[in-house]
Formats: sequence, structure tokens, C-alpha cells
Amino acid sequence: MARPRISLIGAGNIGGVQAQLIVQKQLADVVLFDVVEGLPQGKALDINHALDAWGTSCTVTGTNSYEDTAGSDVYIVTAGLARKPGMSRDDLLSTNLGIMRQVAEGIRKASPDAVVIVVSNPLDAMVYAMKEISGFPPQRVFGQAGVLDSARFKFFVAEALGVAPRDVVAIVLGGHGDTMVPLPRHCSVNGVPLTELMDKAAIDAIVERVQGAGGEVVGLLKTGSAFVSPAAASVAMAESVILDQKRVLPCAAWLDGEYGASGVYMGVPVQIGAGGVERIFEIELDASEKKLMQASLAHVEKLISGIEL
Ligand code: TXD
Repeated sequence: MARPRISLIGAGNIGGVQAQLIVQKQLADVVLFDVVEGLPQGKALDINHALDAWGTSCTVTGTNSYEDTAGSDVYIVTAGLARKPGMSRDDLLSTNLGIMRQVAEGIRKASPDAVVIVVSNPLDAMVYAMKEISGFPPQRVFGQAGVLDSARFKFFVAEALGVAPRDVVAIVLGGHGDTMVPLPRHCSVNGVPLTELMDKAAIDAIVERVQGAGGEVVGLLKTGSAFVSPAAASVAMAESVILDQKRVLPCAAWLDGEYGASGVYMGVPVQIGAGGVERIFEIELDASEKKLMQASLAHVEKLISGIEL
């Protein structure tokens, strides 16, 4: 029985870590694609030279040709420019939209039945463009944002309370940007409500830091954006598809009336399995949470309205 195949479109900072994580988990064989000659081939060779140390038989193939990705079960797309200090995610729109057009065409021709996870920014617009250009059903095209933003939320709470990040339950909804919506009311430390463990000022400070965490990393690195944590988040999503794990994770999913939104992608809790997005969960939001989600929706709708496909 052939091993599953995950193709990574983009062999940059995130793509290289994704390839490493996938083979270390023995999740699938990896095809690493980039437009830069030699980059995917070099990273593939380097990672393959570590397979012995990791005790895995999954391999990485580097390529500049979509034909080599044919028959992939899952694609993870990081192709595009990353932010530099002073740039917003939205500043990447026009450049990365052009790249998304190429990528969507390549994927559609090579693997018409694949599930596609988009990571490139501005995320909500890029995943929308991927769905529109590829023509794939929206269930098979979704984006990585909330898993990373929620992981940031979990870490900051764990750090403040001195507990394990794995025991913090936290969720961030909405667009992947300054209007993202962390939900402290739904956060707990394995069932112990956050509001019983921290005062409002401390919680508000964490919420603000979560919303700015991407920019905080960009400001510190100065040469690019976060790459290990987005790689870990997107590989976790791909794992739920490949192993049909039915995980419930916050992802940028196609909305058709849910949360009062239609015809857009936005971060909501979804069940992820072999079919991609298999179910969308609606949360009863209070008035302030609804207001934040509506503001986030307005930002995403404005971003998407700027897309000329
Ligand atoms: O969680 C999230 N969604 C975000 C995503 C978290 C952090 C970074 N976010 C975005 O991911 C970031 O703003 C970028 O848009 C993407 C990729 O970030 P990365 O740090 O991996 O960028 P790199 O290192 O520049 O890698 C991008 C690669 C690079 O090797 C280019 O040669 C390649 O993309 N590239 C292409 N690949 C395929 N096809 C085309 N046309 C193409 N153009 C560039």
C-alpha cells in the first residue's frame, strides 16, 4: 500500500520545516516544490540525510515541476512573500494573489482530488483565491490561521500560570490579522475557567499580545515572519486529513450563512477529516464577541472585495 503523499508548494522558511515535521511524524512522503531552481532539491536532500537519525522511511523529493506533485492527497501552500518589519499582512495581497493564481492552476492540473491547506498571507484572501481559481469544492480548500493564533493564546496563558500549554484550551476566531477574535470566555485550563485564574486586566493584556504576536516575531527577526509555529500548525491540520482524525480546530473555512457570513473564508471551529472541512461548529457568542466577529468579517470582506480574479 503506497504511503500518502503531501506536496508542499513553497520551499521557504515554513516549507522546509513542514517537510521535516511530516517525515519525522512518518505521516507521508513529501514533494517539496518551489520556483527557485535548486532550493527544494537542496532542502530535500538535506532532510533525507537526516532520515536515518529520525528512524523514518518517509522521504522528501524536491522539484520545480508540478507534474512531480501529481496524485497528492494534500497540498500545503506557503508560496508567496513574507512580511518585513513595518508591513501588514494585507500589504502582500497583490503580489501573493498573482502567485496564488499560478499555484491553483498547477494543483488543479496535477491533483484534481486533493485537499488544499493555504498558509500564504493575507490568509483569508489567499484561501478565497485558491478556492475560486482551483474550482475545488470549498470543503477541500481551507486556511491555516486560527490553529497558530490559538497556540499563541495557549502559550501566553500557560506562561502566565506556569502550566503546560497542552492543558490550556483556547480558541481564536475571525480573520488572520489585527481583527482576529480571541475568546477568553471560552478559555480554560483543562476545565478550570481562565476567568477564575486571572483578573480581567491580565486576560486583556494576553488577548492584545496574541493579536500582535505575529508582528512581534517579525519585529524581532527583522528578516521575515514566524515559520516554525506556522509549520507545526499547518502540519497538524494536514495530519487530521491524512489520518482522518476528525480533530476540531479553528481554521479559515468557507462560510455559507454560519456566523452571519456568506461567500467568505474566516476562522471558525471546524471538524477536519479525510474530506477536509467536514463540519462547522457555531458558538453562541455574547454581544461583545459578536461585535468583534462582525468587525473581523467586515475586514475580511473588504480584503476579498479587492481581489480581481
Ligand atoms: O499562519 C499563517 N497563515 C502565516 C503565514 C504565518 C506566517 C507566515 N505566513 C505567510 O506564509 C507569509 O506571509 C508568506 O506569505 C508565506 C510563506 O512564508 P515563509 O516565511 O515560508 O516565506 P519564504 O521563506 O519567503 O518562502 C516562500 C517561498 C519562497 O521559497 C519562494 O521562492 C516561493 O515561496 N515562491 C513560490 N513557490 C511556488 N510558486 C510560486 N509562484 C512562488 N513564488 C514564490
